Amino acid sequence: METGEKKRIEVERSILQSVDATSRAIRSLLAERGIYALNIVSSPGSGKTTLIEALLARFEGKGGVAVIEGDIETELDAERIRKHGVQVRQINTRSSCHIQPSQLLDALGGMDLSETRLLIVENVGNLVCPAEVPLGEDKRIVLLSVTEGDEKPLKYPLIFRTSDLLVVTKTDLLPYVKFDMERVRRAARAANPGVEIFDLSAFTGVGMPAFLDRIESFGAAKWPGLSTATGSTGM
Ligand SMILES: Nc1nc2c(ncn2[C@@H]2O[C@H](COP(=O)(O)OP(=O)(O)OP(=O)(O)O)[C@@H](O)[C@H]2O)c(=O)[nH]1
Ligand SMILES: [Mg+2]
Repeated sequence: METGEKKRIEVERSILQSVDATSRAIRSLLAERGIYALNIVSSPGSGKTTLIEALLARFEGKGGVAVIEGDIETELDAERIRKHGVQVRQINTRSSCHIQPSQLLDALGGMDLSETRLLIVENVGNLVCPAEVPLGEDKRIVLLSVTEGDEKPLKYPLIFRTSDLLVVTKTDLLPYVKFDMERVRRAARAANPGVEIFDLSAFTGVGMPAFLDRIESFGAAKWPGLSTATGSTGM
């Protein structure tokens, strides 16, 4: 092997090791504080921020939720979230197509997490890069909107393989597009047999309660204060 090639591989390996180490540091920090973390990934515009807004509406008035927004540029998503009265930080990744663990660790360092029980991270809109970079999350949730095409789990298997939940969004648009839900379910389960699949519309609310209930049940042991007494009462 050429010396240059060897050096490049060594540099890449040490970068990967430092990414892993930082992800582990985030995971321990969250575990120490009893914070449950979600990493929400998808193509641009699949409905990540809209879904987070529905989650915030479910937990409104109960405190304990903090949000990290990742975008290449702008504070636009953080401004949307801020209106819900929760703690939010915007990470602008500039040249990076995903949130770097070091960027997340820095953002968490600038937040008051003493009351936080649920941390929601919206990753940069991209169906490739975020798949490769764990952020110390408890659950990764991938969104696929019905306008993107039902072949996406076949074309981009890694992000479906590494996600715990698949949420098919914008189902109100199903009458206007060609989208075979069964094909998506089959392909997603082929990539990841354990994946939990939800389909919903944030606009009509159809399917939303089942998803919100599931999220609430994940962290119930860690954040009983957030749990709604009534369970599936809508968004
Ligand atoms: N028809 C329909 N449109 C939706 C739904 N959810 C979100 N949208 C629309 O989809 C567009 C993108 O929604 P966002 O929530 O901003 O998507 P995002 O994934 O956060 O986008 P990026 O952060 O840019 O990657 C907006 O115009 C939303 O109003 C839905 O359930 N049905
Ligand atoms: Mg967004």
